[in-house]
Amino acid sequence: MGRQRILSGVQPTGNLHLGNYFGAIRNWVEIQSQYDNYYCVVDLHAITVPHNPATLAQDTYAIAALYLACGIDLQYSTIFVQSHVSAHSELAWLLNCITPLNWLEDMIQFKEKRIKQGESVGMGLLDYPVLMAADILLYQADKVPVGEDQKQHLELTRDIVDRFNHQFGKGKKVIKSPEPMIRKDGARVMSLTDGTRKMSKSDPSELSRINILDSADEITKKIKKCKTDPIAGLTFDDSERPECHNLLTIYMLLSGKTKDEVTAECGDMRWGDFKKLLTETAINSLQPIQEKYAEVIAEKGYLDEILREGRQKAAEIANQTLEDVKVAMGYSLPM
Ligand code: AQP
Repeated sequence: MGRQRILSGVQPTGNLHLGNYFGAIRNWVEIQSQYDNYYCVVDLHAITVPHNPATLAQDTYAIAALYLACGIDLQYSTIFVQSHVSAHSELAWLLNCITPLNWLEDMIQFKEKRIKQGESVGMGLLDYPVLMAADILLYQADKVPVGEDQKQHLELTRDIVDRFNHQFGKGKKVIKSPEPMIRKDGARVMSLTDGTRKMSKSDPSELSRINILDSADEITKKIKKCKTDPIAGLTFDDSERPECHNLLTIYMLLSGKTKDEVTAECGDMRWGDFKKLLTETAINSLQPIQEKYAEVIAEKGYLDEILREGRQKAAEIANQTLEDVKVAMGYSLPM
């Protein structure tokens, strides 16, 4: 039996931050040798909120380069851009037509983001989870490594699979039900300015997140200004101290230490000393990724070649699934 397949992606809506790294990409890197992996830059998702056409292509490149810089290895993984494989949009349309509207209206991400956008909220935002289902199902992915915030969208994907196979499969599973892969540690990295909100690229405050490409000065400034509390001693898992839990978790993830080791090391520290330690650790652990990124992004031809090959490999699988879906739905294929 061949390796199980993995599909995941990140939106080119800004710089990757520690939430994206610990919630998704670091896990991709750790497991990649055991699977057949497809990692895309989901640029069609990036336009579900207002976007800047002048930076979309450049941001897409930057995310692809960061995948490589973080350790995605082409020996095990294929990297491609979502919009380069037109089957994503086409399958999304077909799935749209079998997905009940009320399933989408129930999605937490839609409910939260529509408030921010008011009257100008677009259809694309409502449809985001169907496009995400299409991304995953085109590759007949077995597993999808994501952060906690995507759990509900994956459940919806599984519901769409059941509905599709039931309506059109004639007893066969035309599309495969994927399983979420959500690691406990790092599944939900919180904002530096509010420990009850997730760290996010779309947060208007730069101070809310540490980006993988932040300079030492930026990291120092952000940690200096991050929200803490007036209580003495540092502890994990105190629901009254979300910032304390989040900052200790970030330190644990960056340093590679265990929870017990971090508790023993930092439990009695004052905020000032802990912030110094966290700053140093963040700068040192991001430096190798930043150096590799500078190398990759300087060689545009190399990245172009990787994305071209990725597109070919991805399209081959995606087009086959699309054909199977269309046949199951009763379409005739072009001769
Ligand atoms: N804070 C987070 N903690 C853990 N995992 C996270 N992910 C995102 N934020 C966190 C995971 O990263 C992958 C890519 O998600 P994304 O491109 O949607 O990232 P984002 O930062 O959430 O981007 P945006 O544009 O700012 O979107 P919203 O506004 O939705 O937050 C996914 O696997 C995600 O789970």
